Amino acid sequence: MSRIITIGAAQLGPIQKEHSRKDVVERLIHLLRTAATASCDLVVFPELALTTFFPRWFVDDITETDHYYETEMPSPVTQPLFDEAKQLGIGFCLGYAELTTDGHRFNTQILVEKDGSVVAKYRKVHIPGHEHNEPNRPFQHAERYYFEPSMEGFGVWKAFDARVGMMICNDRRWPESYRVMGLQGVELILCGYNTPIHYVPDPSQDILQGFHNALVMQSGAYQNGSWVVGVAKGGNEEGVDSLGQSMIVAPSGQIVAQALTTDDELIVARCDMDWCARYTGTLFDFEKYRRPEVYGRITSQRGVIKD
Ligand code: CDT
Repeated sequence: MSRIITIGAAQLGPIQKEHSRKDVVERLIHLLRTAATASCDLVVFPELALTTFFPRWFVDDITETDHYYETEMPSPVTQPLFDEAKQLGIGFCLGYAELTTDGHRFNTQILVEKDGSVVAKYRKVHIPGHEHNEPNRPFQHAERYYFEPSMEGFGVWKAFDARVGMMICNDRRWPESYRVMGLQGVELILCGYNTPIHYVPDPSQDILQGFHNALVMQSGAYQNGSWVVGVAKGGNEEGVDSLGQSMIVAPSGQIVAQALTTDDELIVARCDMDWCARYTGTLFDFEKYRRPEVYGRITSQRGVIKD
């Protein structure tokens, strides 16, 4: 048996401050059309795919950045993306900054089916960086100022004849993200990211960014018997270099496609959802082998406690 989803990981190059939403949506539509020629069923775009990565700047009045957030989805400016995808019969996953009607700000990703219906919305759980201005940094990573963490956690939805979950950027570094979805039978995890190469708190990690990116997604895929699609917004954005290396990882943990540039680039793989059972039905048969009775600390404790 096989359940093939042809998936396109639509990496984006930088989006500069002066680039309009309209320009960006045109780039997304171009990638969608390229995906159509490769017979894709689903195209995955990065985290905050409609704007520059604005948490790199701090402002005293957060409302000055309201224009970076979406208050509706689709909106008049993003509607052409939805229309094109529906016409091409391709589903998509899109990351954006969300401002709710009651004033909450989330780092959000939605999943849209081939018929244009929004099947799921995920809001980022692990918010990295800092909440206050740190003027001595070469650039800010003030996500904790601009976004509140989701209390909804990691869902898994039936879509594309598969069990699909989502996570966003820093979530991919935490094994709990994958496992919570693994325990819901996830077969396909979609993850957009913006990862600056320079990690200000410990620059010795800069050279390892690509290694760590692959390490976490390959292990998350393997340990949960799931496909993982990680999609970057890479390149030099407003003077800050970000990692590309978008990839599609099989349930074996093997990388089956990887981006070569840090620009707009589509990579494609035919992903068989039935491969997941080779792992979840054998070595990672959770029902048979997991020991939740000795894992209590995982949910009862946040930081390290040393006796
Ligand atoms: N967007 C995002 O979550 N980026 C973080 C950067 C490191 S924390 C400053 C990441 O985990 O890739």
